[in-house]
Amino acid sequence: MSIWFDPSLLFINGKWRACASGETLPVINPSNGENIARIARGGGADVDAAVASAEGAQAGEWGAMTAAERGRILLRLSHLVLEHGDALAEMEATDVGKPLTQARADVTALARYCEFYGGAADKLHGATIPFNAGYTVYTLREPHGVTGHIIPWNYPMQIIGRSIGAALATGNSCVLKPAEDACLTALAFADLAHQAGLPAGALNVVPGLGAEAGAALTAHAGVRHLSFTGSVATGRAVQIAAAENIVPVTLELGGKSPQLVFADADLGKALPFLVNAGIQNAGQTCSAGSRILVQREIHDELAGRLAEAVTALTIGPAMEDARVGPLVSARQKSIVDGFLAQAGPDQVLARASLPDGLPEGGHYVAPTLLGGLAPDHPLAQDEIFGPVQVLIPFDDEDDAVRIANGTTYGLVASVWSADGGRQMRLAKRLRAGQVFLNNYGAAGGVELPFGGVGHSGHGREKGFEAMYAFTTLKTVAAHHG
Ligand code: TXE
Repeated sequence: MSIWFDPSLLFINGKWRACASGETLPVINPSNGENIARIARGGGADVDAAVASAEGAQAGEWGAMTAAERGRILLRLSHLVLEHGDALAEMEATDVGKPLTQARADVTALARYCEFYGGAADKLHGATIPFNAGYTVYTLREPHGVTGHIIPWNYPMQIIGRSIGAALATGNSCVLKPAEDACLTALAFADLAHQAGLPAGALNVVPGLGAEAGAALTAHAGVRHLSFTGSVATGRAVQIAAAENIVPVTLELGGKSPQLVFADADLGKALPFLVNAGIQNAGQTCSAGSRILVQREIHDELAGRLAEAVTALTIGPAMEDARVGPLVSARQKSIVDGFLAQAGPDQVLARASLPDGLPEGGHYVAPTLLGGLAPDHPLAQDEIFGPVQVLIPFDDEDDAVRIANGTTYGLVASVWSADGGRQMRLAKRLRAGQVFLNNYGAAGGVELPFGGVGHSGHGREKGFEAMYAFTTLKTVAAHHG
């Protein structure tokens, strides 16, 4: 793996520097448990410096740039991301434990976000509003100012793309706190952004622990918008902190997303999607399709076909590019193992086997299909965040909707059916931010607004919607007689 910068440093005001405490945290390769580098343990003083630098950027060159100039920088950044694609993919695979193919897909997504938001930067505009005689009224879309971004470890590059991409396109200056378990590509991205011509202070990166750097960022009075992706518990803490400073917050908090399979579905087409939605990134995906709801008359047939597919999955170190890699950390593995311990032997419908010779220090969990659980069982309700799916039968559309909507979450849902009327009915009735009809995930679609309802969070990222979220609307009313 080639890291062309010093990962133990912070990126503030266009420069690398050590954190105030001088302390560092280990970077562990989850495929084998080896310590491969150190990252800075940023804290309150570093967040203060990063916010001050971001405020400086607003008052300086960055704040004065036209939208077209901001867009050009993002387009250059998109090219640089692709040029460094091999290094970024290896970094992400080694840091997160995700199979190389997935890490490469994440590189492509990051480049695509920069391209999308680079192209969109100068296409966001306000409106003129017909009003009383003697007035001209129009609206301006303005950046919030300094935006705080707290991201998780599961898809660092993709989440940086959707969050930082939209925030920069609209003229904000960003302070990014990556997850302590996966910081490398965030630091690489800052370096590439600088190479692309991003003025100093427009993007600052402060690695560190959630309770330290993360909490300091959410509490900082200079931060005018917060976006957070992670757990419900931390999301709640972020929203409370945002309330103290009365700032808007976007929360994306994961889910327990259902895939509904009706008896008239094309199972051959559905099967790879049904499985992949559960095991992609070893199930550590906010939009994982972790509940498969199946119409009772085809339950046994689908259970058999899923079992065959799950037991055939290959598992291995990220750089060997098996279908399923390790979980990100020993902590995440113990969370997932804890869930699996709640399943009785007759509730395990299928389990892949871990191959001999896996590195001992790796955090591997065999993909597992569970069944025979009531829809309100914790294994069918809670986000497991590992390669574990639950198969649940339903009788008819009403039953399917009741079970699908019967969790606290509502991020995404899919419907597999040949009946067009049913597809339309269910698209309306399912409680989710995205509904997929006869597909899952729409290939990631950076253009497609994304976010949840209920405990999955609120606010929308991706696509043009994010541009609205990262701006505030000013109404100008001129009275000229
Ligand atoms: O999440 P946290 P964790 C879910 C998933 C997983 C569980 C725990 O179910 O099993 O969360 O993962 C920062 N103030 N998701 O513990 O704590 C932290 O440093 C400010 C779903 O890793 O939410 C990291 O950068 N920030 C999810 C980020 O929050 C704080 C992706 C996420 O960490 C903080 C990840 C604080 N007090 C986990 N405490 C998804 N939606 O995809 C922590 N952080």
